[in-house]
Amino acid sequence: MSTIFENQKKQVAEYHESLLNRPNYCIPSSNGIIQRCENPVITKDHIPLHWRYDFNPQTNPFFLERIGFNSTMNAGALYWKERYLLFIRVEGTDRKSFFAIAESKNGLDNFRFWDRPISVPDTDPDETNIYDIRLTVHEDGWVYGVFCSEKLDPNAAPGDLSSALASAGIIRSKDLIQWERLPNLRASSQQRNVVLHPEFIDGKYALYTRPQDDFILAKSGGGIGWTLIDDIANATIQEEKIVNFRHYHTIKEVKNGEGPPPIKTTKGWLHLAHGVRKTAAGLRYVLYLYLTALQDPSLLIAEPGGYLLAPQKDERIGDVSNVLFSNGWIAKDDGTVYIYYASSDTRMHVAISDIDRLLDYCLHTPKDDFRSLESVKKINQLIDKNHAYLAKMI
Ligand code: M1P
Repeated sequence: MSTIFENQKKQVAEYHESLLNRPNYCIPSSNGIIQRCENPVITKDHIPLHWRYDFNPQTNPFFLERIGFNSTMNAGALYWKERYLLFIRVEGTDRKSFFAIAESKNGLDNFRFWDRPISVPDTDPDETNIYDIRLTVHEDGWVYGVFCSEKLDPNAAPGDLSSALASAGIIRSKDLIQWERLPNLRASSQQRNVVLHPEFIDGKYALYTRPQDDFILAKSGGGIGWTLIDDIANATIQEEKIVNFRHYHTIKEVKNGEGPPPIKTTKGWLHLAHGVRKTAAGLRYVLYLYLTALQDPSLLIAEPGGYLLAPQKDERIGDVSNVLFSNGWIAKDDGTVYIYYASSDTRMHVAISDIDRLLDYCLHTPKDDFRSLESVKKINQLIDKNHAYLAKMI
């Protein structure tokens, strides 16, 4: 066996194992709401070596990487058999995305990929790309995955190889090994960021939607939508209403989208979403929370002004810079919440909080009143309150 092959293999394997074993830890935050963790939880370098290298020295004498990967991002999440699972959007150097599961015992580090990527049943030869899956453990007994299914727009002008159509693909499983594919969601507009609500509403399935004018822009779509579905095996949007509106000069002026399925709490359904605004440097994606009523998950009851998480430090740089995106979180029985988010369409991170803190944040952070002078009024109200309280303490 050649020394070149052996040396290269050893070097690659040692780096890979040390990366996978690297411990992660949370960093205290001054806002008290949420703690980021020191290291990304999954990067493209975590991808198994047997997906990338041919281990036979006869056919790969230089131990070259045969299949390259570009990014690991936008992961759905699930707590399953005492393991934290991430359904990662893996993107190859060929720009094609697919889903692959990585698991960890503590949710913070040592994520290891399962032996193979998920084989999503192929139902349409024109479907070109699949991405951004949301996992819902539904009360009907199935685990659903709803994801974006993308193809070239058949009505694109000759030579236009960019115009695409987005719709929602649906798969379901009971063991996370065998996946059944259901027909894509039928809708009158393009759809991305579609999420299945975990409970029946009036005996029907309920979906959070994101109506779009075209492949990129939401424009007249209005915001995060809501629709009831009679038959999930033949899902069709009949009526759609907006649950969470966009607004001028806010973090979600250009578009927004539901993140993971909402978490049921004693005070309402807790939602994580992304909001997008335009800047001179391009679009900026941040994460925000909102709360809807327990009896009617389509009824907004609280929404703090501003964002919960925005790109910072290394998170700001990547394939599509200045982006945070989340479609997976895990709430444990003790109330701890693991928020998995991708930065700049490149890598996965985790941030930790708990239900009580997130509810307190939702219910007691001032809302956005849409004008600078209203923001100043709220600061002055807090100053007055603190002056009065501190004066009493003396
Ligand atoms: O590049 C940022 C994000 O852009 C799209 O987000 P949205 O669905 O809100 O339009 C998606 O392509 C998403 O995957 C990506 O992270």
